[in-house]
Amino acid sequence: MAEGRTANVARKTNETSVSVSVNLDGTGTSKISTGVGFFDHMLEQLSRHSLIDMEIDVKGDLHIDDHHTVEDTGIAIGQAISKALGERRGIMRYASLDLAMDETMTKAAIDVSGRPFLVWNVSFSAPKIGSFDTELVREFFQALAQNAGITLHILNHYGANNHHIAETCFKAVARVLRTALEIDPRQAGRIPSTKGTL
Ligand SMILES: [Mn+2]
Repeated sequence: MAEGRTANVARKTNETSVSVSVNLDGTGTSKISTGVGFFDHMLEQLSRHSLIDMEIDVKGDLHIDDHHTVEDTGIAIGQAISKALGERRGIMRYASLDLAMDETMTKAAIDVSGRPFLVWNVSFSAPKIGSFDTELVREFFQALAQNAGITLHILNHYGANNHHIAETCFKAVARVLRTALEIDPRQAGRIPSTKGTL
């Protein structure tokens, strides 16, 4: 089962051309090129700490701004995760974690439920991190949650540095993905729901 949890997604619109491949049972190696330096840095964290191998190549309309590139990458990663999960048999399904980084503390909680929902309780004290719009962090997780079919809650308890606040969101989500997508040895091939479907 483990070696089968891989997927590729190619998505092309007038705004972006995105190609994503994932291996849920990887080692956290990635090859990422979105044209947006800060976003690449965040996606490398997402791969490294989820242990999901990711190859991501995006050509977006960056002459407008980073919005379409970030959102469409989130859509494609979400679709790839959902596709790789298939019927979601045997997964741990739930996880939550408080992740510290220097002065910042951020919680992520996940239910790999098949029901897309994002609760976003994070605010930034500046509109930009370098040239990156801080509001795009939410856009990314909204696209990811919708397309992966996950319920995702992200709560920043406190923090001063906006780079740290963004980075803890990605790292915390990475760690809950790692736990929740893992195969639960006690329920092997069963779907973890009394409904029998996720
Ligand atoms: Mn950093």
